[in-house]
Amino acid sequence: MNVYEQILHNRAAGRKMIAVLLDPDKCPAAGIGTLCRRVSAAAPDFVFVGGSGGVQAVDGLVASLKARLSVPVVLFPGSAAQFSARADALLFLTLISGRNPEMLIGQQVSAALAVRRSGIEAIPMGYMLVDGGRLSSVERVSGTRPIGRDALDEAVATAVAGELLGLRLLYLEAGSGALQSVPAEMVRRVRQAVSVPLIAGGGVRTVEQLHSLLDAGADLVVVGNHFERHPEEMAAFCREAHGISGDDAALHSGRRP
Ligand code: 1GP
Repeated sequence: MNVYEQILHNRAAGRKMIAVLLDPDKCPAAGIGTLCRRVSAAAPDFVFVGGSGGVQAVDGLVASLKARLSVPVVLFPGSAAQFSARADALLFLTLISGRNPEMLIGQQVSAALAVRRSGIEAIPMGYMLVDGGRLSSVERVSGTRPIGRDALDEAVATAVAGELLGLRLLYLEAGSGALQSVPAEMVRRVRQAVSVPLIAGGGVRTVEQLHSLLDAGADLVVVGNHFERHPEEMAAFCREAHGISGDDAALHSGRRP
């Protein structure tokens, strides 16, 4: 099963998912063994790799992870330069909440031929930046405005447009280190409007936030910063995510997962 098939399979089985996000700039080679032992013990569904580092840092980290982990390693790139053919899959994302052509299609054109040549599984993903309570690095680097926390109709319309365009995943992003994670009500409304798998991330620091996002209809939640500060909590978060029944979540959201 490839990564997208695993996501669909888990979703069909009512199994919620969690991904650990690793920033190549914050993963020194000396600590990689300890990090991988912790990840293996916690057993998240995926490890996402992405950040502001260059291609060399990404490729080196992916190689180290692939040598030590059985969990799939998925690229979540900040730019076309962040590519490694050694990863299991690439989130081929387009920033559909923004109006910057470079982030909508420019970076994708730059990366396209290398991605195709590598043969890596590329999953087309609509990336939606949502106000997380402070200026995020995505907002700064992309030069785009986030969707307001109360702008539920805009979020729904953006998600539906992404699905109509053929994107196969949607990611609601509050920004790395956000003060507030994506509002659960926004996740719920988007979940009701689209059928593609839904990812939420940014600013998740507690199991209650994790639970709330999954319960609202997210299929997968991504946690990065919190595990850098509290790696010992990785296992508890993974247990929490995997303990949530998709059917229970569907009852709350009024829609089957
Ligand atoms: C950022 O959504 C991810 O792209 C994760 O954010 O680092 O705040 O968990 P955090």
